Amino acid sequence: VSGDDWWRGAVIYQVYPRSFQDTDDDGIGDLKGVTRRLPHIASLGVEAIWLSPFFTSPQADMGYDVSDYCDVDPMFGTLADFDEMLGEAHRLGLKVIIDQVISHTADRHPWFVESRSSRTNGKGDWYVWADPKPDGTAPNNWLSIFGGPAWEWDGVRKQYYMHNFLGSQPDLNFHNPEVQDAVLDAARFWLERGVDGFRLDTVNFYFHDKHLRDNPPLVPDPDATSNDAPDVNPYGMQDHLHDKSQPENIAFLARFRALLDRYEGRMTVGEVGDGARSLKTVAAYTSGGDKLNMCYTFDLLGPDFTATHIRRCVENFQEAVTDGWVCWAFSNHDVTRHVSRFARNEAERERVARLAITLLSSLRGSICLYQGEELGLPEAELAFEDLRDPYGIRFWPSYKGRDGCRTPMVWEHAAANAGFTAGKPWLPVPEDHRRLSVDAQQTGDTVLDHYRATLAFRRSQPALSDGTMRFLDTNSDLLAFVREKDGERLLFVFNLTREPLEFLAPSAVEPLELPGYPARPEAGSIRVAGLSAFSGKF
Ligand code: TEU
Repeated sequence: VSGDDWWRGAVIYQVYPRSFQDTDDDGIGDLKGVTRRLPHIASLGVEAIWLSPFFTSPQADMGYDVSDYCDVDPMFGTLADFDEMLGEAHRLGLKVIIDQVISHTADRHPWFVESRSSRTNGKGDWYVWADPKPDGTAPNNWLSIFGGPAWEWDGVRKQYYMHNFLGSQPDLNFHNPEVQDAVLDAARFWLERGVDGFRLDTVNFYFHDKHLRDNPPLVPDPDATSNDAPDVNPYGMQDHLHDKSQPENIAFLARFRALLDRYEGRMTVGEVGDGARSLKTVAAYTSGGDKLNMCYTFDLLGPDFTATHIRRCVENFQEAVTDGWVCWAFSNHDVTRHVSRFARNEAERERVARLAITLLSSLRGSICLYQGEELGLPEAELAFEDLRDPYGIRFWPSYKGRDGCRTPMVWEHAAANAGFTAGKPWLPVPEDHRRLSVDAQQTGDTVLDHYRATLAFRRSQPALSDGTMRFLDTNSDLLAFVREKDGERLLFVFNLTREPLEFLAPSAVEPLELPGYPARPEAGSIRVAGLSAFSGKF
């Protein structure tokens, strides 16, 4: 896989700039910090980095509320710092993907300031404004993902505006072609600067039902594999049928792709969370080669780390999406770190961290790693006073929010704040993360070393990045599959349970040097220990 198709099967490393590396002692990471730490990322052997938002923002949702799409927030640096980071990344052979958060803006974005100033201004229709019902209540029953109604009253316009997330994240009205042009202009700005691609935040939230029809109640689908946000909305659960994933989005995504195709080797990965419909939405967005290159779903972001779940996710995906492409991930800045989700106790954490990356890198698709997972970091335990995530603050303690996966990277175990900052970090550096610092894992048989070896193995086997994937029935809790390309067949058997299980090899298996899990050339019944893997060629 090369050239324009570099993203197919690529390994992408997500950087959360606030928590990566601070260089100006304000306790918040910055772009100069990213540049400084690029060699670490390159040393992992990944193809690309995805940078979470660093744009001008009031930071109500940690930068996912943008007030200027074409500038860097002073907290993160300057456009010159961005250019320097991009140049350095390219010099190291890393592609750079940036987040575009265009479904909504910050309420302080000049577009919204103008839009809310009157009903008749030039941007009056740029957001989703609606009159109240005759009794003064919200136009319909739509709920915000972050809790409460999706409508906020505006005393000047005497109308409600819609927000899928925070009240300070008003939704843009994509039915208005001027809005589409404006967000495409922002994307063009970054394409001209040389970015290699975009992660499109909440890509299925761009359009809403023009008739503002009520959402129906949620009927849970037992076969759904998606792990959407925990539904802690005290206003109830509903099926987001009319406030997202509208058919009009397809044409807009084609416009986005047409812009991208004017440049060489650029890509988009869309973030799709659509409950039981997620895979259908992904199919609609990635098929045909004229919309998104790939989509990121929430299927593997939940607590389920079993053979049945992993197989069902991959098979559901393969059934739904014939010519599209997926990007898998176990962790990101929105969910509990996977070591803490999957391990039953502290003693298991390291084995889980190792097995999870081996499994992730043998799946068909591209993969996203989240900063710190290469160290096996567990979720941080924070006190309520430490929280900064409005989502967590709102629902504590039934839901503790997303700060536990956003604590600073740990670089030097003996340094103040583990080398993240010389100031006061915006979230504390957990004491138990220190011993897992990058410097402490640089030599020896560590999780970090296992990540490097595993990613090198993935690169060395063409069948892994884009070969076919087919499951074998095992009559047990083993997860067994074959990856195949150009006549080369690789067998993988994962035991995600805690007990040894027997695998009956279909034919003689030749050794394959899967890092951390040496192959045994055997035929017949093969014993696979709990939380370990077996592989071979056959
Ligand atoms: O997340 C989209 C999303 O659906 C989230 O609500 C997610 O389900 C939630 O964080 C719980 O896990 C994106 C960003 O990744 C997130 O950080 C932003 O807060 C959100 O969009 C709004 O921009």
